[in-house]
Amino acid sequence: MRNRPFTFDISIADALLSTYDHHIERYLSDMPGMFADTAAYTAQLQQENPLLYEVYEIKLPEVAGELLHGLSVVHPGQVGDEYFMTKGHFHTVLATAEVYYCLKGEGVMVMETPEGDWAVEPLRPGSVLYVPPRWAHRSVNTGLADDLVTFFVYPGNAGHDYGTIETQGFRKLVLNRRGETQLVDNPRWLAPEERMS
Ligand code: PAN
Ligand code: ZN
Repeated sequence: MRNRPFTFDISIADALLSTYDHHIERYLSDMPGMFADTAAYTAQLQQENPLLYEVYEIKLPEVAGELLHGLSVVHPGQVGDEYFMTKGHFHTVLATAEVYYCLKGEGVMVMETPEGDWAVEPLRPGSVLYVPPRWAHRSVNTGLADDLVTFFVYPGNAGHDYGTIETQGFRKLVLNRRGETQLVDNPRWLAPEERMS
């Protein structure tokens, strides 16, 4: 594990880091139940299994005081009307924040708190997004021609909690309706007081 200072480069054009220790690839088949249109998901998966997004990380100790960082690349595409996106998660240690810096492409970050407050912020090259403690976050690529590339930094002890998001998704869906990006209420979403514990 690295415990000395280091430097690396980001190639924005290739959406690559010159150094990384961990490469995560998420394919359509890794995201059952995460897209709202389950019939479109099943039909698409019978035809193809595209790579939806990739994460390149520098491995560091997962402890408070460290800052984990890396590159997230969401490829362009849709499942039904819904743009390709990351799974999205809360940090297991809810009181941990994250910073995203957008390098390429266009998209949005969909966010919400455990209480159901929600926010959607744009991601364009040069945007810095601050995800405060307690806000779950999902990157969505709304540009159908290009990758959405972001650099992220978060505390080493944050951890990832995919639980609630995997079962019911975020409160807002980001859809492409006749070429226009729209935010739509997620019909599967339940307010915290309506959920079974
Ligand atoms: C990022 C995300 C990355 C992939 O490193 O983990 O963009 O998204 P999912 O983890 O939701 O699949 C981050 O937010 N880390 O905390
Ligand atoms: Zn995170």
